[in-house]
Amino acid sequence: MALGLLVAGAVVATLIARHRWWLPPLASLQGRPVDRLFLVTLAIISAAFMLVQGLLALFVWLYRDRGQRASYWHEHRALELTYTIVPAVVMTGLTVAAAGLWARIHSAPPPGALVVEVRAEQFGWKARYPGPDGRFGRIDPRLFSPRQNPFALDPADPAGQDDLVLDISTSAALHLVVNRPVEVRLRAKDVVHSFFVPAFRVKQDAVPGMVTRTWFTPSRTGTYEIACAELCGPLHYIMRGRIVVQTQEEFDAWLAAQVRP
Ligand SMILES: [Cu+2]
Repeated sequence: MALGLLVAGAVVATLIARHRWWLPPLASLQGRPVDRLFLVTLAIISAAFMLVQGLLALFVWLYRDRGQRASYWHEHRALELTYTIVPAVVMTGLTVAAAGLWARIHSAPPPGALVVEVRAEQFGWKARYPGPDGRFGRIDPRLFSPRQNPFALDPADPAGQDDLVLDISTSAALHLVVNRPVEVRLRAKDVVHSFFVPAFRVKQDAVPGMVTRTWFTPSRTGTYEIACAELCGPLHYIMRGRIVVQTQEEFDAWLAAQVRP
């Protein structure tokens, strides 16, 4: 009882603090089928939950002890087939729908997508743009230095000379273009993190020693929050970043201003 009240209180306090009781407003094209599948799944499991719990309550009341002899019956083929086949068909349908959506989310990004790198570390995010040459410079972890070389770029690689590195947790933001697909290549410096943008319905792990990828298309201009969705240490809860979605002209002007003369 006390635990239930505590949980209910925490839920209500969170809703009041966020001024919102449902999902954040959608801001990506890929988020629409994600939301649809989420709502269909929620509706089905809610109906199943209410049916099962309702029947349980009904039977407890119908067959309560009134001094009668307990009755018993064994096997009911039609009933057993129904409660086996119906859930199996529903679960298969959900699995097929989810697998199709998963395949679409993890497909190759369309040509012409903006490509950015995002690096997670305890407890913040950095972003890298390839610069005017359109190519990312080589990375060598041994060259890492927290202030001088936070992305561990190899200065011997000419492709990296014009790379633009930004701290998107504090001073800057990850700038993206509205209605233009973006491929995010994820790296992690220390432990496993997860790149989570609730407004885009995007979540992808960042794993040390490998590059993971995800792509999506922002559909609304505005400022959005990146949250780390993998418990990564004592300050995990402050691990945030900022995304600014703007028009192509605004983005070009911003990028031109970042590139040092
Ligand atoms: Cu993290």
